[in-house]
Amino acid sequence: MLIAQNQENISGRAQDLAALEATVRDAVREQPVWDFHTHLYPPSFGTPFAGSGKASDPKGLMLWGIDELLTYHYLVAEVFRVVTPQQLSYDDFWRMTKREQADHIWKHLFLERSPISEACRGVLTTLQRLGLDPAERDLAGYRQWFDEQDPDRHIDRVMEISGVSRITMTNAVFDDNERLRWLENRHVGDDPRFAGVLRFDPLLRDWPAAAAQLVRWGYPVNKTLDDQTVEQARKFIRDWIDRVQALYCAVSLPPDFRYEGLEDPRTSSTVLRKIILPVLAERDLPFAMMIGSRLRVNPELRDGGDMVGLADVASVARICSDFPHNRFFCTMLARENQHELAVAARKFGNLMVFGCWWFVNNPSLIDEITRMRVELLGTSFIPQHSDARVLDQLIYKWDHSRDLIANVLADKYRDVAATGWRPSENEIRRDVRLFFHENMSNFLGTPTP
Ligand code: HDL
Ligand code: ZN
Repeated sequence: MLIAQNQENISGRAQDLAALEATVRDAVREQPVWDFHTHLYPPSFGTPFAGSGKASDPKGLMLWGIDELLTYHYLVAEVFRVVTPQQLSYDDFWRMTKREQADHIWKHLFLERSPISEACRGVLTTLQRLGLDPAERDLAGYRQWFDEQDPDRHIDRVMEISGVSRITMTNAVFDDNERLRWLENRHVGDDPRFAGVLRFDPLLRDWPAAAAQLVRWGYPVNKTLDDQTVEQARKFIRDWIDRVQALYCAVSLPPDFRYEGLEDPRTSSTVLRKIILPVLAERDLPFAMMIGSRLRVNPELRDGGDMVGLADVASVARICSDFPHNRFFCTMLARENQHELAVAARKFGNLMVFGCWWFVNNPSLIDEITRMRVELLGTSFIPQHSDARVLDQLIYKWDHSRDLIANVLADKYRDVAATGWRPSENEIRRDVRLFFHENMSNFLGTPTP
């Protein structure tokens, strides 16, 4: 009798745990996500591939379709490992058309070797979720399908499939192609599906060059950070926050970025203290620091030529401590920085950790980092952003990450349930909403749209 009762209890508990896991997976799969960081644009910024015979713009910023997917800079870097520069020079590759580059990558990374890297697999997940069958390996057929699509309607389709409710752009004001589009048409960003972010890396990475640009753009600044320079640079940031209607401002910083305190004489620390953070505090906007990218270690690979390096979390902690009236998003590129960064977030409520960025946006590291963050931060972080550069990448980047985040949460809710505290479906969905939307909107201080 007792054995039968125990067996019944065990099977009952197993069924309940299975039901709990299913609830978690449904909640994660169904929750719309506000994508915190992408390099995506609406059609108003032009597109080099207009499909169905529409006017294309070779320097357009809206990238989408199979040839852009295949020539993603992650895959360019990977294909040069297989067909080395000694076999195909960088110049010969870059002289190819986009389609020829895509053919080259398809041949060497998909057909002649199995597409098992995360960036390769992502192309296949995307095709599959768009209803195109990867088993057919029919690049010509995929191209024909994309040719028949309308870019604007394709955005709606991709957002629907990927469960992305809003796309946050990266509006790089020091990029001439983008800046001129804003100056020519102040409504260029008026697409409700997209939110603006002001990105100004050179202000902190290369002040002298940035200052020279500001002078050319009508902001009379000097290389020395005198009062006039500070005022004019602040005006520049205010003008562009307004033009872009920025939700936050952002920079990527090199691994050797350091901030040693309010007396730190470094130019980057002085620009931060005197120019950037006062404007953001005045406008009540957060500042996103993405730290650890050493740019163009191999310039021949162009966007694919950047490298990762170990950053300094203590500098981030000092910034959060010295500027308590500012709010900071932060992500780091090195796997080795993730634990210390999560611990720093435990010390500062004005620090919101986000995403598994770029070289740690891989299943094994997303799992490791997300598990560690839940254990240290509970529900108080933003687990992921897509960093998509090609519209269709939203599909695979969110598909893969949702599965991985669900794996972690299923384990964590099971561990809690084992204590007798059984989270309800509403509580689980509430938590997932925080992870995918409300941690961002609350930290931004904007009402959930
Ligand atoms: O600086 C950044 O925002 C990075 O995400 C770079 O754009 C990088 O090239 C990238 O696309 N990573 O995914
Ligand atoms: Zn990015």
